[in-house]
Amino acid sequence: MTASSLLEEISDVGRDPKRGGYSRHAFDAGETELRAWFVERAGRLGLGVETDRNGNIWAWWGTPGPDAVVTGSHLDSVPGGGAFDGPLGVASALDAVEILQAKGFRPAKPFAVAVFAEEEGGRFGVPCLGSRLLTGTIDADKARNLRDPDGVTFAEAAAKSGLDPARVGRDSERLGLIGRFLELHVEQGRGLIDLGSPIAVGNTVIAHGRWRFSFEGQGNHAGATLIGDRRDPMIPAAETVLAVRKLARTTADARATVGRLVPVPGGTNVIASTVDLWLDARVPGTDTPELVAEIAKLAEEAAGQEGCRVEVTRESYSDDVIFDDALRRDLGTWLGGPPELPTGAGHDAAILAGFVPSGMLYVRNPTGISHSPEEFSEAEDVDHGARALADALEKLST
Ligand code: HGY
Ligand code: MN
Ligand code: MN
Repeated sequence: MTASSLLEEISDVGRDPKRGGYSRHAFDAGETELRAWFVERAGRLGLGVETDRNGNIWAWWGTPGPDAVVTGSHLDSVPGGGAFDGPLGVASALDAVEILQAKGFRPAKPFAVAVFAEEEGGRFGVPCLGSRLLTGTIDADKARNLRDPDGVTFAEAAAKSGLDPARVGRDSERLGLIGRFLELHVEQGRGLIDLGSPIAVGNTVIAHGRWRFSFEGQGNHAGATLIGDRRDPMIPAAETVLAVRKLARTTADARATVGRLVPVPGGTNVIASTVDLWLDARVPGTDTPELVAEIAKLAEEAAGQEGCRVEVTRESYSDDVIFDDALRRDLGTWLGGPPELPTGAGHDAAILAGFVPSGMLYVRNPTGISHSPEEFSEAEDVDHGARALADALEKLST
């Protein structure tokens, strides 16, 4: 089946009627259904499927072994996300295997399609959780104790899905099998529209991190509490959101976002007792922590003026990544010299890049929008991308 038909096949899985788009998060109903879909589709291609101790799925074409060529991406989404971010790379990998099998190709090296768990961090808050666990770039205890918005820990959710939480963590043996990793992904900006090309080769991923700001004040009655008697955490939270924009504007090429803000208790006629907000900050190079420190300073001043306290906690951070030079150049040669693109979006390939030669292919998204229901890729470009992936994987596996 072509990648576009495979995407069509899952187009109703994990739809979010409230937000629009899709909400498919680690081990929830939608993502679990997609896992079953992937296992079934991989089985039809004769791939040997297994789930590793961290919840990542591996579909082996032939016997697992060292110097393996691995491709794949993720199936989970952001809340109310688009149809392509993640699943496009998985569907294209399945299509690429079918294309190669149909022409009688057999890989001369071990070969696998991988699906990484919780890439978006949409449930447990840490992006690329599955590939971070595989590579040991997150402490296993920290991971086990991550909590979702309902207070369920990753350990509990993993156990419920059949994993042994005591075994999550760096999997050196499995990591040692990977010779090359190549991820195809929908483009999440406008680069390919402006370049007039259906595909691009990835070159860099900018640094990015997530910080939680917890403001604490005094919950109280909205009508019976005079303004002068309030310690309302919503005020410093609001001032911090505005400070994020102001400071990001004055930092070269910075992106900083507050997309999630949770007042407790969240009543219309109630002055909040606490307000949590999450900052997603990304600056090329090493300036992200500095930008965050400036924002935190303003948050503390704003909290003080309202008689509130604020606690800032770093939840994740990844440095700039430059993909493997030789692989990037080979991809360019093999695919007829498509453009190269940097990205501000994080990916599992960027986590693996610290351990194995990794690369990315991007497929044109005519809307330039992502992490939103408007995310899109034309079927023609989707299938062009799958064929390009097949060509690259054939060269890598020869
Ligand atoms: O947030 C990101 O950059 C990616 O989509 N996880
Ligand atoms: Mn994403
Ligand atoms: Mn993604």
